[in-house]
Amino acid sequence: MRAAREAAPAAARHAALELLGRNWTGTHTVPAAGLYPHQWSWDSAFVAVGLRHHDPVRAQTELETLLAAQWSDGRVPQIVYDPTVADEYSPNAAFWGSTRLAAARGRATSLLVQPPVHAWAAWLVHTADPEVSRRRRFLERVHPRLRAWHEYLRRERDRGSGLAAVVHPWESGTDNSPLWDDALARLPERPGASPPRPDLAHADAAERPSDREYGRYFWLAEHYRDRAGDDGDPEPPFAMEDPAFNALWALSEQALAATARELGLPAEEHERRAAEILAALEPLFDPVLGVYVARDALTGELVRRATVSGLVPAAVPGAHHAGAVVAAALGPRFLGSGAALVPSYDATAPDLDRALYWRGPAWFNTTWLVAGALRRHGHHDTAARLGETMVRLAVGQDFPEYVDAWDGSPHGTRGFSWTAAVVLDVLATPTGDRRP
Ligand code: 2M8
Repeated sequence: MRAAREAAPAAARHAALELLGRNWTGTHTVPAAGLYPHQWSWDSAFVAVGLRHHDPVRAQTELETLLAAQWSDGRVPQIVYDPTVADEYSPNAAFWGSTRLAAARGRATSLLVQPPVHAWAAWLVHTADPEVSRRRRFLERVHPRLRAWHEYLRRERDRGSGLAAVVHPWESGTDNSPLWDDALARLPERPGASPPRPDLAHADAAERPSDREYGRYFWLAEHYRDRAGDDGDPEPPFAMEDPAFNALWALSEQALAATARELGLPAEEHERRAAEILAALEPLFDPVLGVYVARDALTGELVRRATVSGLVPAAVPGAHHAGAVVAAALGPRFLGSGAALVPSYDATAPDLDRALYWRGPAWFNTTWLVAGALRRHGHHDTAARLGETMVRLAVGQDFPEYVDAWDGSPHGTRGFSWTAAVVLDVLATPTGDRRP
């Protein structure tokens, strides 16, 4: 019986490592062969967090490869294109044309960014094996780059509120979230033929953003590209403050403080900045929904919709309304709806779609972040149940990109790297303590 119980985690671990091995290129891990054949920014951070338990050097390399593509202005790009991979993803490297831009230092990348989880991931990778980390001077090498990344956000993306704004839904990581609907609706229709959709060869069209949405994504991407990714536009067409993006930034500032202490450098500046970001998030808390919501940085309006993004601040030590957010996570909009994993969107919303991209289904990385918040606030049983459910739904279904939050059926692509990485972390850290 004991052996049988132990065999399951071992088999799960083996399957997750095997998948991450297949998606490893020698320098980085692709999110999924086929649909996402290049390096993605926050995917790599989650991969590193899972991988650190088994191969800390590869976990370090994952982050170092990404940071090697950092621009001279400090931005860490959303996508680093692999020149050996044919044009299987749209927009491709030629669309962005970054190699013509001095700031991109000759690298083929997207001009956009993704949530700043990297300093946090680097710290977690360090703590998994401090000896090997110190021997390789891992933190010494990544620390200046991580600082420059946060500096970029502060300098270029803070429109005066103390929070960083995303200039494209792709930057939030929750591309198709209902939080962006109103701001996207203000954009002009993109003239001409609809953009190429190679993604539809790898995932069901009913589960991906529509052609209309893709038209808007492309219009916005072209607009930013045509300004060479310059953030100085006083009237950008889209600038949204996302609670998860900013909460993860605060968490990463806390991790930079821990990193600075480890390196014998002053840490107060990072502690102060983390506290400032958390304070700046406060006006985004919606007491009726019990979650943080997004704010349109152009109009100042709050988008009063409950999404998983609005639960993520509860994962950050010191978040002001963590208790209320945890209650909301357990309430009827999320887990209290009978969901097995944390839905990406309010279960009571009339426009919930259980299969559509970031409009209802559950992702493993966000469920894992919320599970950490629940555990931090004493809900150990629920957090443990989420962990067990994630392992079962991931391993039994070839590591899906996302699942129906209620019946667990798989959606999107399969063989998805961060799903496997989350499984590794759940299996390795039953206490789930990932504080910086
Ligand atoms: C999804 O986003 C990409 C664009 O970045 C896409 O839809 O094509 C999102 O789930 C995002 O969070 C993720 O990083 C990316 C790669 O896994 O896929």
